[in-house]
Amino acid sequence: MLINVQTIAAHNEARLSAHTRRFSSIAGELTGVDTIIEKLIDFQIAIPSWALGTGGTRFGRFSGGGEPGTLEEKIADVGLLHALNRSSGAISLHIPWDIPSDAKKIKELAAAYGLRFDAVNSNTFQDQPGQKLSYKFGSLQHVNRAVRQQAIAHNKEVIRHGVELGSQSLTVWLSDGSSFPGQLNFRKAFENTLEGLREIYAALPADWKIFVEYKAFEPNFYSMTVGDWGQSLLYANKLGDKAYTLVDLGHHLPNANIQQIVALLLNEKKLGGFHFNDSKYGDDDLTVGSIDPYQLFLIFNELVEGMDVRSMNHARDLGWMIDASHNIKDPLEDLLQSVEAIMIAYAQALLVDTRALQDAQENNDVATAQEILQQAYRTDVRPIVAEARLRSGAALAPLELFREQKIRERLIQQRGEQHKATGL
Ligand SMILES: [Mn+2]
Repeated sequence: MLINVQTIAAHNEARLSAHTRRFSSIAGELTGVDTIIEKLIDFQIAIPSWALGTGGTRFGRFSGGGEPGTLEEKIADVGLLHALNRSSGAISLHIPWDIPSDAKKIKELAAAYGLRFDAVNSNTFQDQPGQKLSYKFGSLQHVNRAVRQQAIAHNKEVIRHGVELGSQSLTVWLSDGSSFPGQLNFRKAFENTLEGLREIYAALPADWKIFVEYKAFEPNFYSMTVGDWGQSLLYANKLGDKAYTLVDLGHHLPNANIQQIVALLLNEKKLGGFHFNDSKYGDDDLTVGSIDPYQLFLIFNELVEGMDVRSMNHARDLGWMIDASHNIKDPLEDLLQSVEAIMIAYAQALLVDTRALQDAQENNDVATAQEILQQAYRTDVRPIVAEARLRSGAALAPLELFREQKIRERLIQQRGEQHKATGL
């Protein structure tokens, strides 16, 4: 492990008096800060195994050095993040990019870092070496039953891997759709997909959930067979109680009101999981909170309010994961920034005076409603988030510690300059 308890303690010691000054100031102005801090400590965000290396676009990829090349190294990287912030206590695997050769050993390794396995993700959007039939024209929607059966068998295999690792959910994102008018019969594509999802659903263990992730466009550009939350919700409703919609923040058309989507899905008891990222145009997969932190806050506001109305546990009743691609930043630094942005938005949402907001809404007091939300959003909660880290044994300033300890340089020394992450 490149970071140990002593290093973190020394880092915190050096920053303690400045931190305490800032924290006391904000804590003195607010009520219930300790409750907020407890919720922040509980809240864990899963890191996907594919986000630990440099991503790319179809034009090119500019790899950094010291990327994890094996599943063991990916787990070590998430362990490092978790040691730094104590908020990244789970890893989400992508099959077949990360098939554990010895599930028991991998589970033990993850546990040694304090990590559990979050949702497992299937992949029928690309052909694997040696694969019999191609997914060029889709997987579960395919006109050829044999292709559909191959995709169903793959999802069942992913569930089996997940069971061995102690995971309890399967995320299905389909690239299925069409790129030209007339290419696809929409109804048949929907029915084939539903039939396939039903077979996969039937293979779920009793305590498992299936998340149906939607995306508006790309790689198909005329239609997507699970293109929006309406389509996803249709599948989820038809499948049954273990099926939920998964919201990936980058998978909407520009200007979509994601906070409203979230509120309604929660109300229907059909919101299952979240993929965090940020975007300017489409599925840009940028650092969470880097473009529109206010939208992130508004989404969290709906999440907190909606979960509280249903007495849900914020940390455990929904699946929280980052799904981003780091093309020009160090992936680990990007992930530290993303987790920080999520914790800040969550803390701000916890500050919203829900009762006053309800009063304002009941009285059509639009100006007050806006004031209440922006009062919470404009509160600098960073010392509260840092205090939560301090109390859970993490670093007061994770990104600074990452740089002070020259972690990337040491990973390059260990793994080599040219070491590239698999799977991207
Ligand atoms: Mn996603």
